[in-house]
Amino acid sequence: MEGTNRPEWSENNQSFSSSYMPGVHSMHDGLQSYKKKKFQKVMDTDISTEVLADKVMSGDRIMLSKAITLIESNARQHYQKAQELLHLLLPNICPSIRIGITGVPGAGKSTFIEEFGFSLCEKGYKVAVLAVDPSSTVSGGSILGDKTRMERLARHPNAFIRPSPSTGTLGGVHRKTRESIIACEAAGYDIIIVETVGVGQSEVIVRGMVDFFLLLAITGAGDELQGMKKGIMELADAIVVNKADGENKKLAEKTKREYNQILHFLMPATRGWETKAYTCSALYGDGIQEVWNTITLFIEKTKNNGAFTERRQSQIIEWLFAMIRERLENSFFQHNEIKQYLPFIQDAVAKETITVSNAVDALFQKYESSFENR
Ligand SMILES: Nc1nc2c(ncn2[C@@H]2O[C@H](COP(=O)(O)OP(=O)(O)O)[C@@H](O)[C@H]2O)c(=O)[nH]1
Ligand SMILES: [Mg+2]
Repeated sequence: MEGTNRPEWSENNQSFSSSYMPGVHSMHDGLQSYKKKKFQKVMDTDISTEVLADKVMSGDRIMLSKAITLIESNARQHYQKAQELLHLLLPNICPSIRIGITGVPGAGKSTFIEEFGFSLCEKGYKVAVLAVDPSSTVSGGSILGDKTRMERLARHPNAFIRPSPSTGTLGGVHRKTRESIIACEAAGYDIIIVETVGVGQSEVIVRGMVDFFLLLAITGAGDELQGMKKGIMELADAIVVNKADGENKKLAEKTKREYNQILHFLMPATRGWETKAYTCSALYGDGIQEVWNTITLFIEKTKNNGAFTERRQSQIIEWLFAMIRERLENSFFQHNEIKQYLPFIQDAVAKETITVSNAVDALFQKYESSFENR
């Protein structure tokens, strides 16, 4: 076609010989499209579940990534394949320490995890970082991990970083994160870090899947501290006041003391462990080693007094019940008759022509009778 692939300054006549190659519009280097192709293959069952499991267990990070992609997929056939995969992985999971980290956006979670994770990788641990991002389930946006991308940690051969699953219900994300933890442990990662933002229910969910829960705090006005949700403080095994450097160092120390005063009156999150406040500077690496010392002491103490195993067991039972509840809820609301009937019932309830209890009775009669007629 005339004029195509000609520089815009060329004259519009045939004799002009100069032309250019059209550029690549997306994915500026070949790497990404290559990645995508491989990803597609796994999802399209090109690799058998057995081969995938073997590669994950041999520590192949790309295959671990793909395993998690499978776990995170909302497609029915992927769900089944993921469950088969997890079944194969279960016998291979290594003993691990699971650490949850929360804090408001900007507290320095990513900077902290990069510094902390890197130092652990250097000690010879294999560190996996997963994220639970409540914002992405609600709005599709993300408040986690965008500013600081943990590039240095990501390049370490002992590290594995996984951005948050971005679709599905909170319950779904819950399952996906837990199953991703299993996949990481089967791949030999012995330190699992789960990051979340301090909003909504996500801290409670993350607390329910980790051994040690760390609240990363920052300095603020004194009364801000008073207004801080006690609920979050009661979940924490340590409160670390970050950015204790430069001019902020003194204030950070003061904030630490204030936290300690409040903590004194709160129920500790873990039996036999006293939650305390600490300071650190993730940016300069100060206090990071102390946090690790605290965690190792915690693990030692809780393993000795049985609280560690007790918590892991109750967590897995809670997970069982959470999944039962979710499945029941889906089964109810996806039920054909319920779907048809519910709008009318809803209308009647809104108009107060029937009571809520009557409405529920009527709905359940429909729901349960469909099982009796089978
Ligand atoms: N001065 C100082 N700044 C820090 C420290 N840790 C993080 N920051 C800065 O705080 C900002 C937010 O950090 P980031 O790790 O992205 O926070 P996140 O939103 O909790 O993940 C960045 O500009 C960091 O450079 C610290 O220890 N000291
Ligand atoms: Mg971040």
